Amino acid sequence: MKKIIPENFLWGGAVAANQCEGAYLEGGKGLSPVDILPGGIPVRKEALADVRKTIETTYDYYPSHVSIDFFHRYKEDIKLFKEMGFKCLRTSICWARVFPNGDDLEPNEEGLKFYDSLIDELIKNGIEPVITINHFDTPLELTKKYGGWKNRKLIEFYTRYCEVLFNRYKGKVKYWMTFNEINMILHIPSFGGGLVFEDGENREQCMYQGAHYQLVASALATKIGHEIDPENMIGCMLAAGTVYPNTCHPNDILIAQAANRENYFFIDVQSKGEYPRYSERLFEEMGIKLDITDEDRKILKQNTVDYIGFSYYSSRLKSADPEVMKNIKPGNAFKTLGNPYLKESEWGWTIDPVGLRVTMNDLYDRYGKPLFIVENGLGAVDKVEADGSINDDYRIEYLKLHIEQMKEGIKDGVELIGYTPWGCIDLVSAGTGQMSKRYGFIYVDKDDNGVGTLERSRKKSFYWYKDVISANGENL
Ligand code: P53
Repeated sequence: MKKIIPENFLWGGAVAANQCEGAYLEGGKGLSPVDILPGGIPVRKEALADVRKTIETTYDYYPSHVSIDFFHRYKEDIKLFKEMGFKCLRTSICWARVFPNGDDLEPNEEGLKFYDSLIDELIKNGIEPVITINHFDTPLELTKKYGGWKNRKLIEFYTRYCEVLFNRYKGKVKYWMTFNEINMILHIPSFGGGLVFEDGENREQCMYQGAHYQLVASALATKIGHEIDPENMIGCMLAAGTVYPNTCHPNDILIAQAANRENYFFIDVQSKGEYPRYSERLFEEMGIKLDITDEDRKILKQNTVDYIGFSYYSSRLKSADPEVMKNIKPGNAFKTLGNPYLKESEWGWTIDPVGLRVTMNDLYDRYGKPLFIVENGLGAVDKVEADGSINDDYRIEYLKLHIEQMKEGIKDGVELIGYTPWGCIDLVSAGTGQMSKRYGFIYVDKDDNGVGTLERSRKKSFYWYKDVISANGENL
């Protein structure tokens, strides 16, 4: 029988500096947005919503300061990734380790040394590094001094940072992503764009202006990356998940289409190199006037991405009926109705494996470029048994169903580079700051108050995923 998944498929896992490294002031690092955030619901959400206030506030506990201490324990962790048979690891570089203030003229050598060792350690273990250049990690100083990405100056600071990375890791890192979940700037603007709003400012204007500067910065990074090493594969990254209409009422179809466009907008620019025609009407209706130059347009046109990276946790559901929309679910960054045909996670996230296949086909139909599933997974509470074992059958079930649908997507004709489930080792949740919202194959002993030995142990899913990789996805 013909094998479905190609031999060179990049099986692995994904983490991000801001959620795993800790060591928040070590080696000359400056502050990242995450370093001033508390843990817990709803405090975290409030802190994310009003960063100016958060900067002035002192909290009892900051989950990112130690996090899972990946900064000191990466060698031990990489050994475990290797044991599972990882072909790649997706992680990010913390911008403020390399440029502590963001606008420094010279990089911080000590910060770079850490990434030299991390990347070398991965390569030594036969694990391909997949690097996100900015994962919710625009240096906090750039928010304080410039208001974040609504300022054009950030393009220059970001490209300076990119140039350092592309030169330094030439021949070592091939797969890059310029911005994690670039559409997140519309949903959590403080995280996605380091944005602060002045009173009375048009928020949509700020967010889309910030998005525009990020899109230009991303295209310039792609240009620089290709010039430094033509072998580089530079991708974008979308928080994906197709939006379904609540009913077959044409108005529901239309509103779901508009919601999908709100996400695709970013990738339309990054992959096709120009603003989609529908954006003109959108901007006009929102009273948005973009600062966009002919030079910007040229840069966007000439430097499109090599592949489309995306995260997929769930599909979404929207209605045109305001009455129905009153039932919108709280909690998630992406507002959605509950889908009566689907179950939810303990955190209320819809579980929709078939939606992964739908999303893959939508993205491939639209862009025709290789896709890379760089996040997927189930955030769940794990129980450590008296003998130390962790029987996370629910996680195995979630991943199994999604990998099955991923294979269907490949059979449908989608070119897929790899699959890196999120939080392959437990880490701090971006949305809630909790440790108890666990995604990992590897358990980390630490609770929501920061108490724990930080010791690592293998969950049942660890052995399961190891077998999945060794059979190249043939047996799930
Ligand atoms: P947490 C919301 C919705 C979809 C993706 O999220 C999201 C978020 C942010 O909460 O972000 C991605 O940790 C992101 C990761 C994040 C992961 O999803 O809130 O790229 O940084 O940890 C899961 O459960």
